Amino acid sequence: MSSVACIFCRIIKGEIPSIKLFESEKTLAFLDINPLSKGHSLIIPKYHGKHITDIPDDHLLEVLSVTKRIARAVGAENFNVLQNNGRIAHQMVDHVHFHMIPKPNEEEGLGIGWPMQ
Ligand code: IU
Repeated sequence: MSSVACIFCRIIKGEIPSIKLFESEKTLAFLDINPLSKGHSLIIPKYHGKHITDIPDDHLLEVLSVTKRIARAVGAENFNVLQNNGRIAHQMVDHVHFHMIPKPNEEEGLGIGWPMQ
């Protein structure tokens, strides 16, 4: 199930370029176009759904497993995993995505501060 109008479905199809970190039948991980810190990644089910409650468990479980692997792969020791549902909860793209946001230490440079300072 995909949506022609959905920007992340278009990234999945390769119609919009992205820097891919991982791809399988069910899951895609790529770098966020507007990173909050170095390595800020998005991990998404290929199944199109707006909210986490729309996604079948098998797709969701793989997304979580890939999120873990992406955190390891980018060498993030301190990081936030964030997933927004709905405008009031700051969801801007209506295709479920997990943010994996490394939180650099002070020697590596400051994180930008969101979601937690
Ligand atoms: P949100 O959880 O829906 O607020 O986050 C959407 C994220 O998608 C945000 O961090 C954007 O920078 C990111 N993004 C992207 O990586 N590529 C795109 O083409 C678009 C948004 I549109």
